[in-house]
Amino acid sequence: MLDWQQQQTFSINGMTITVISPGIIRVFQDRGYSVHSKAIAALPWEKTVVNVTRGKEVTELRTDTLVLKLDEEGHVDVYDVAGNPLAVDYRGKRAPQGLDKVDQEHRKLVAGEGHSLGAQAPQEAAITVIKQLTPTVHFYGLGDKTGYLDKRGYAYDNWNVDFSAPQLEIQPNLYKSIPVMFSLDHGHPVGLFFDNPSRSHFDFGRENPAYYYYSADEGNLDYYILGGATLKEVVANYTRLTGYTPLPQKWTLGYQQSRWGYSRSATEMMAVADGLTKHKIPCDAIHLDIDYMDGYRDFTWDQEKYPEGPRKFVAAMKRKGYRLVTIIDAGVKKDEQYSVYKEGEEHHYFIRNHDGSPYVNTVWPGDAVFPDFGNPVVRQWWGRKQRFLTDLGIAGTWNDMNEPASFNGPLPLDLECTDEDTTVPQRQVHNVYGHNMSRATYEGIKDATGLRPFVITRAAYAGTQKYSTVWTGDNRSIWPHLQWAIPQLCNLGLSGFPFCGTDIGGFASDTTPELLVRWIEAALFSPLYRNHSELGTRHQEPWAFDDQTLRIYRQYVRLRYRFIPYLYDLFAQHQKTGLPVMRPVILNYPDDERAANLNDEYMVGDDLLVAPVVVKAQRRRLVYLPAGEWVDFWNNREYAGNQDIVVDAPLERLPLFVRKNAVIPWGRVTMHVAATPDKQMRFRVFGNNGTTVHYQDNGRDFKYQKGEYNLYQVTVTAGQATVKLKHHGYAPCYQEVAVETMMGVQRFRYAGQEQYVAVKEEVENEE
Ligand code: MIG
Repeated sequence: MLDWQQQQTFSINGMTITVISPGIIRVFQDRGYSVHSKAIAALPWEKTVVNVTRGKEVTELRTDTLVLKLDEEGHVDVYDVAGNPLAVDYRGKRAPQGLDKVDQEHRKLVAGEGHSLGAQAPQEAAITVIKQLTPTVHFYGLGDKTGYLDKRGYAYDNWNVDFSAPQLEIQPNLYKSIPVMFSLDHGHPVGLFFDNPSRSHFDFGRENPAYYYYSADEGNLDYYILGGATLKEVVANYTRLTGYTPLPQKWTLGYQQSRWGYSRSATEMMAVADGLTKHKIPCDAIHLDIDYMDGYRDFTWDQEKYPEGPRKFVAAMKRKGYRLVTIIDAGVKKDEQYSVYKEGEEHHYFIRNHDGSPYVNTVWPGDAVFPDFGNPVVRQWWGRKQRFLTDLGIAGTWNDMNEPASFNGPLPLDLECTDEDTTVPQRQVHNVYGHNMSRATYEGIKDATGLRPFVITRAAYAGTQKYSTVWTGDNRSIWPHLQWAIPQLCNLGLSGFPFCGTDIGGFASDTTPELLVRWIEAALFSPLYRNHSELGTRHQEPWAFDDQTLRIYRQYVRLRYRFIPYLYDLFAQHQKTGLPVMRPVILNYPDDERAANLNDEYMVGDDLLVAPVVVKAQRRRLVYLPAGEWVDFWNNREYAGNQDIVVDAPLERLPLFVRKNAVIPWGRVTMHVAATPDKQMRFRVFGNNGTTVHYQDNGRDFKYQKGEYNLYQVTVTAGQATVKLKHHGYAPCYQEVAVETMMGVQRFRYAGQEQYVAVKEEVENEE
C-alpha cells in the first residue's frame, strides 16, 4: 500500500475502513478467510480528502460523497453529504414476524406432499449486516434473481445452482451469485457490495418490515459502500470496482440461432443455416450444443456425425456466412483413453476427495470430474485447450453446467479445491466456479486469437462481466418468463452485466407462435439476441410456424440490425460510464416513483423507451412515459412525458418511443454484420435539435485500446446538421453520412482532414 493509500485506511472498532475513492468505501474485518477477491481485479484507488472527526462515542468519516458514522458498538451508519440516511444499522436483533418456526417433523410432513418451504436463513449467521428499512425504499441489483424489479419484500440466497424446474417469482437462487444491492429512497441512492463468495442471503423486509439484512455462512466481513449523487453514479462506482465489459466483437450483437439438437449432425446444422438464408433471417452465429462432441468429451469432435471432419464443416458454414459457437461443459469425462482427463489426472487438476483422488460425479458424459479452476495453472491449461476450437475457426465458447451441475447429487461441500495458492473446501469457492472457468476461457481465447473473446456463461459471480457475457439459463416457453425477462435483464445490467440475454422463445416446453413473436419483439434490444430451445420441444425457428409468424419475426430481426450501431455505441460508452445498455427506467429517472417498480418497460441507453407486450392476447397497452418529450418510433407522433398513454399493439407492433431530439445511428440491414468497414452511415434525428457522439472501430480486436477508433460528432441545430470527425484514430472512416431529420435528409461527404461537407446530389448504393 502506498503512503497516501495508508492515510485513507482507518482502524476503527476492530474494523478496517478503507476509503478507496470519495464514493467507494470498504469495510473489512479479517475472520481468517482468503483475501483474494475474485470480483475485483484492481482497486480503483483515488487520492481522496477524508475528514475525520473523533467524537466521544462516534467517529465520523466524511468524503465529498459519503459520510460514515461509526460507534463503539460497531455500527456503521451511512449518510450522504446532505445528511440523508442511506444505510443505517438496525439497533435491534433479528425478529422474524409471521414466519412459522417449523420443526423437522412438520417439514417432512409438508415435503411429503411435495411442498417445499422457502429459504430460511439461519438465525445466527457468521456474518450479518442488518439495516433499518424505511417504508419508501426500493431495492435493485442482485444479478439474475427472478421476479420483479424492486426486490423489497422478498428474500434470496446466493448459491449457484442448475435449476431446471419452472422458475417462479419466489425462486431464491439461480445460476449466478452477484451479491450487490442498490437501494433508492426518495431518489437517494446507495449500493452495498458484499465481496464474499460463500453462501449468503439477502432479506429485504420479508422477515420483518423494520429491517433488511445480508448474512453469510462464513468468510470475512468484507463489503463496499458505494455512493454517488444519482443511481447512475452509484452503479458506475460498482462497475469501476468490479470491472467493465470489454467491447464485444460487433457481430456478437447480431441475431443468433440455437437449439439443443442441431449439432447432432452436419446435415442438421446445414439445414438450419439454409433455413436462415432461404427465409432471409439475418443471423451472425449458430450455436452447437453438446451433441457435436465425441461422447460429450470437451474439446473433441464427433467424426461420425461430421464425416468430413470439423475443419471442413466450419469452413463450409463460414462460406454460407455463419459463425459457429460451441458449448463446453464443466464436467470432464472420466476416461483413461481421453487426453484431457489423462493430463488433468496426472497433474492433479481436478477437484479432489480428501485422499487426493479426483472427485467423480455424473454429468452428460457419464462419470465426470471437475477442473479445479481456482488454480491459476489449471486456468492456463484450460485456456490453452480453447485452441482446439479457435484453430478450427470456432467464433465463441459457450460455457455450460458450471455451477457446477451434477446429476448424482450436489458436490460435497468439503471437497478439496484450490483458491489461488491455498486449499479450501468446495463451499468457499462454489460460487466462483463459473467465474474462474469464464476467466480461463477468456484469457485462453484472447491468447490464441488476439480477438475480443466471445464467451457465454451460465454460472457467474460479481465481476464475471470482465470475461463473459451471460444468458439466464433454462427459462420456459411461458408468458411469465417473458414478463420476468425484463426485470431480470435490467437487474443484471445494474449488477455490472451489460451483455446479457434470455433464451428467446423460451428454452423448455413448447412455444407458441404468439409467444415467440412477442419475445423477439420484447428482446429487440437485449444485448444477447439468441433464440434457443430444448431438445424434444416444439421447434422454434421462425419458419417452424405460419407465414405471419415468419414475416413478423423477420421484420424484427431486420430492425435489430438497424440498431446495432446504436447498441455498439452504448457498449463503447460503457467502457467509460460503467452503465448498462438495457436498463430499467428508474436508472434514468431516479426521482420518478412511477418508474421505481416498472416491470414491463425498459430503456436502451438514454434515448429509447421500449414497452413490449408481454401478456397473451393483449393488443393494446398502457405505456408510462417519464418526464420529457417522446416520439413514437412508428409514426413520429409526439407525446409529453409524465403521463400514461394507451397505444395500439397488434401482434406485429412493438411499442417503441424515442426521446425527442435523440440522434440515433441507423445501421444497414445485412444478412450478417459486415466484416469490412462501413463506408456510409445514416443518422436519424427525432426532432430538429440534437447531438450525439458515434463510435467506430474495426469491431474485432483490441487496437481500439491504443486509440484506433473514430468518434463522429453529429449535431443538428434548428434542423441544420453538421458532421465532424472528433477523433480519427481508425484509418477507414465513413465516406458518406446522411442525417435524416423530421424535415428531410441532409447528405455529407468526407472531404479529408476530419471534415465533412454538405452535398446536394443523391448518393448511390444506399439502403
Ligand atoms: O441440462 O446442453 O442451460 O442451454 O441446451 C441440460 C444442453 C444442459 C443446459 C443449458 C441449455 C443447454 C443444455 N444444458
